[in-house]
Amino acid sequence: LMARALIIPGASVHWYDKPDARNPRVAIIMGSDSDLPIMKDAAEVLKTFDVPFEITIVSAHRTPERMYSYALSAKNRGIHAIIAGAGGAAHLPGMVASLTTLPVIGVPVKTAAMNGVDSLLSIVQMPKGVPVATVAIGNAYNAALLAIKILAVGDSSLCDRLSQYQEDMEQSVLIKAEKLEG
Ligand code: RP5
Repeated sequence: LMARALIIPGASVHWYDKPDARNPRVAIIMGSDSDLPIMKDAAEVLKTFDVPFEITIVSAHRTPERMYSYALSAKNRGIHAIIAGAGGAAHLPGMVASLTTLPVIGVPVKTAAMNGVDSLLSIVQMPKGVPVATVAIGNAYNAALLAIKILAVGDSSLCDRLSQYQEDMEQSVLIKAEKLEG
């Protein structure tokens, strides 16, 4: 079990409610427990690649002081990349990016009102000097892969696993193409 911390009262959690003895290398944060159905995809990918992570709620608007202390302490706690998901007026990824030198990957969460376009624009339209790597609406899966790619720059065994992943993906498409061609 990979997760080290989970503070989501009332959320339906299973494997990631157990602490991991190892130090987390990636942080997954989200503005609300309502983001968990999207953000758990990132947790699953990190788990598959055996990357220790922590996952919790940090809200830019409802818990601004927690966001501040979380972002300021993340690097010293050994985190290498932060995946931040939020919906609507999705200020969490950008605000966290403004407070840390760590790379921040933003996940726009789909909303009822605007299908997540509001989230996407809130996250992607950062001012010059404060980058957030933004993935597609709801694509927490890719956010985790990107975090793994960042870690893999300095981790050859993780790099090997990524190469294998990419080869497997290629093979699965080629097999489908062969079947289609008859
Ligand atoms: C944002 O507001 C959260 O990231 C969430 O996507 C959205 C709605 O939050 P809830 O009202 O469902 O808690 O802060």
